[in-house]
Amino acid sequence: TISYQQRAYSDAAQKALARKPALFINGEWVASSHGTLIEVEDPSSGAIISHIVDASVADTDRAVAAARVAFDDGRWSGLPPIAREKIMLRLADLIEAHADELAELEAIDVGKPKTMAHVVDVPGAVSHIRYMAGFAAKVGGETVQPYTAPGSAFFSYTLKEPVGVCAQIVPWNFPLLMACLKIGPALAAGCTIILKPAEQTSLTALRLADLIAEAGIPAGVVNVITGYGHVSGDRLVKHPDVDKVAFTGSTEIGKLINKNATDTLKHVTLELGGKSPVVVMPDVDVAEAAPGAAGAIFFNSGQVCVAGSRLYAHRSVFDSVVEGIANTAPFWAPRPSLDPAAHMGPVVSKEQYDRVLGYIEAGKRDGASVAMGGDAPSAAGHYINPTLLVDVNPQMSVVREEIFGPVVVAQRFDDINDVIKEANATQFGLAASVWTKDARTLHKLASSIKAGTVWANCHAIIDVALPFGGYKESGIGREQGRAGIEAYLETKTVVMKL
Ligand code: TXE
Repeated sequence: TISYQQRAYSDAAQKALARKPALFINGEWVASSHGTLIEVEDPSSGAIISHIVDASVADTDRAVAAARVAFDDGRWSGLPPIAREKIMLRLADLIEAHADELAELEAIDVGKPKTMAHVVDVPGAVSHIRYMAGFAAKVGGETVQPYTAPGSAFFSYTLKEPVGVCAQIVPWNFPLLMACLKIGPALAAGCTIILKPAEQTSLTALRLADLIAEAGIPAGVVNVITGYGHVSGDRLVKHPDVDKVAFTGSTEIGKLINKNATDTLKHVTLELGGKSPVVVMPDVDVAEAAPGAAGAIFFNSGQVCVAGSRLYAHRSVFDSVVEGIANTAPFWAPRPSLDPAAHMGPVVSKEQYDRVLGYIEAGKRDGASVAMGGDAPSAAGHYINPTLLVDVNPQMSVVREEIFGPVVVAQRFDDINDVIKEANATQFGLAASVWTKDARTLHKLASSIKAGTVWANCHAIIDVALPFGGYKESGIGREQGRAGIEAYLETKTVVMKL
């Protein structure tokens, strides 16, 4: 039997929860213009554990003004690149030094197991800062020979310059990791930043602000404002002094942001939703593929943009793959985030809980059968049992829409061309995984599936060095790797008559 009782918080976490709600603007902790607060909930217990500021439009304008001045006076972009690199490396070291506290805060804010935050979220956050720090001193332009002019007539070259003031709006599934994924390349490029974490999960971003100051990043270079998307987020997107918006979140809000940024023609990068297929070919080792497919969906309670939420298994292995996934139920059984035995926690909020259970009910109403889970334990937190639905068809909402919870739908196929068609029959194009031992099959699937990332015999291997982003309605632009830093740089062409 599982105890759904959340464990006691450490002293460090209690201290973070007891801090006075404030915004980090121009290197200082400041009060909001209106004093309205947002409750912070621990999804493992449903208890309200702290409060954060609901930033107003006036607060948001203040943060943008600070970032604008800090960019325009060159206090960051004007430093020698190696100095920026050194400060960023110090920040990475500080995050690492606070790993335990940050992992715990992430666990009690998001509901993810602390053990997982320790091996995924915190080291990932460190990597994003450390890897991008190296670009600060390595980005540069090129000399260019004009196409139509003789080489002796003109001398031309390009310069790489920071885009400017960046609004970075992040979601609640990987708060610290996403914050560092966003600020890393922007800082390396020499930009200034207003970071807005999700209203559900702002605790680690606030602690990150302390570390940013401690690392020696000058005041005003990174500003952190907490608040609702439709208030402070919306203001950031429309503010004339913001040059770029980088957003990770739902496709619905991504489309709205893209529209709202049009009037001021901001640079926009969007990392949005997905409904990523997991394709299991007949030649696999089911003992490897079934737990792999289970991990692809149940990791982080399915609250992962690349979650493998549509499973396509060849008819010859379908039953054994379904059985193999169902057998992982005890491993993925949800537990409180501070329980060391937890592999999966609750979902992030009551809203998400209702939404995910609503999809499961809709699936059942539409005729799906439950091969695993399909319900929720009775507990005060937002726990949902890992769920596998079979007897589904492509018209059902559970097959078409992003559920963003621990729910996978499984379908059979006979022919590789059919499964390619099915895999691509979606508005999304974020990721996919293919499971096969045959190299030709693998290459055929990898080249035919329309997605920003295709994994073979693994899923959700995401690394700061690997470009990441979506096809179709899963996004615009790429983050991470060299593409990630390029998204924060302008290219200036200089032409001289000789
Ligand atoms: O996301 P939102 P929500 C998907 C997932 C989930 C659904 C809803 O399917 O069930 O979205 O989650 C800010 N202008 N993903 O509602 O609203 C908001 O404050 C500017 C997939 O939480 O997209 C938060 O900081 N900003 C996804 C951020 O946008 C606005 C991860 C994300 O919130 C805004 C999260 C506005 N008008 C959810 N409205 C992924 N791709 O990983 C909201 N925000």
